[in-house]
Amino acid sequence: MALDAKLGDTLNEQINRELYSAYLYLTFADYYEDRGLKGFANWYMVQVQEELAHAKILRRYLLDNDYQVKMLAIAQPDKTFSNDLEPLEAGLEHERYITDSINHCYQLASDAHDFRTMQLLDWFVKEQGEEETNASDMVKNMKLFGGDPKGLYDLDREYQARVFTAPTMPM
Ligand code: OFO
Repeated sequence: MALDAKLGDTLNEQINRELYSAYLYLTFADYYEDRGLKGFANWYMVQVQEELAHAKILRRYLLDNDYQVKMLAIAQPDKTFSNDLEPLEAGLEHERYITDSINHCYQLASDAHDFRTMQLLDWFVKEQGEEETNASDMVKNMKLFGGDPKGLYDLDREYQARVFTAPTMPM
């Protein structure tokens, strides 16, 4: 079954959103690197790899379904931060936005009775649940412990341990 044109274009735009996510999280990593919080910077550098992986999964899917992928311009993140909590809150807000856009893709796939694409997007729906939980936990942890130098140090150590594990292709 050929991919519905609107669905294809929307998935193509989703590639761009995933690449923008990577770009946004690079700016977060830069902020924390500058602050001397290398664990937080590491956490976001791992997140950059995750976002690139999400973009690559969607690209592969579109190519495999004979859709001509277009690499769209990536917007410049306009984030400037005045404290260590702000990037974390911006991250949570951003992941909620990405969840909405994945849900929109799912709706289009469902409307088109495209069960193959729905199966792909099942993986992304689950992944977004994890993304939001991670982002929300980071906000909570910072609010609970970040005000104390030792608490902040411990959080930084914890985030230093994060390593990237490539997601297995859901298809
Ligand atoms: Fe791709 O999950 Fe975050 O944005």
